[in-house]
Amino acid sequence: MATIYIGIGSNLDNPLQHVRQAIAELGILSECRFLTASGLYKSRPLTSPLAPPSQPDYINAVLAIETERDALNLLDELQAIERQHGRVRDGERWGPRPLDLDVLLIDDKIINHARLIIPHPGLHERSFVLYPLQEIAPDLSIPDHDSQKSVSLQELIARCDDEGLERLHDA
Ligand code: A4P
Ligand code: MG
Repeated sequence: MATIYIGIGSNLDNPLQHVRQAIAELGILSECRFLTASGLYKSRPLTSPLAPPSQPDYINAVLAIETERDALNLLDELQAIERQHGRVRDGERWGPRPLDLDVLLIDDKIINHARLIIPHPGLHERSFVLYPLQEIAPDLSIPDHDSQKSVSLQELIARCDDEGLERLHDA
């Protein structure tokens, strides 16, 4: 049985509603047991040469499930849920989207597959992932692709500016 952490993000078409609904949908995935979900956070969009110059703030959250399902098969289902939320992949990376579901961690596995990189790239320095993870799994350790060693979530947070991240009141 693997513990899988999933990152949820939205910055289009009523993001709060998309994220709340996604948490409900991920909570009842077949052959998966829901463990816990973080609160909802408002975050500023990451800037990158890849990203459009301006886009709305995001709502982010993370969630944990337990499952024996194959990771690629789970990714297929997450992408189907993104499509049901109106997401159209037009090839633009980091563009605004009604729903983005990222597989963040699968136990302490490191995976480098064409369709699935675990831990999710960028996780180590993204406040909108690290702070919600701290809320639900403060003792987590996270493998590093380069060193192949694990680093504690606490250490990553100590190095990470909160970038104006705002935890929203529980709904
Ligand atoms: N893929 C590889 N590994 C994974 C994984 N661990 N989880 C592949 C999910 N997918 C994974 O993703 C492109 C391809 O990545 C998929 O086909 C899948 O096979 P995508 O969702 O189509 O494209 P994307 O999300 O635009 O690109 P990317 O590089 O995944 O971006 P990220 O890392 O998801 O970042 N700012 C704030 N404040 N909050 C956010 O949530 N999100 C992004 C997107 C940028 N800025 C943000 C936020
Ligand atoms: Mg993504």
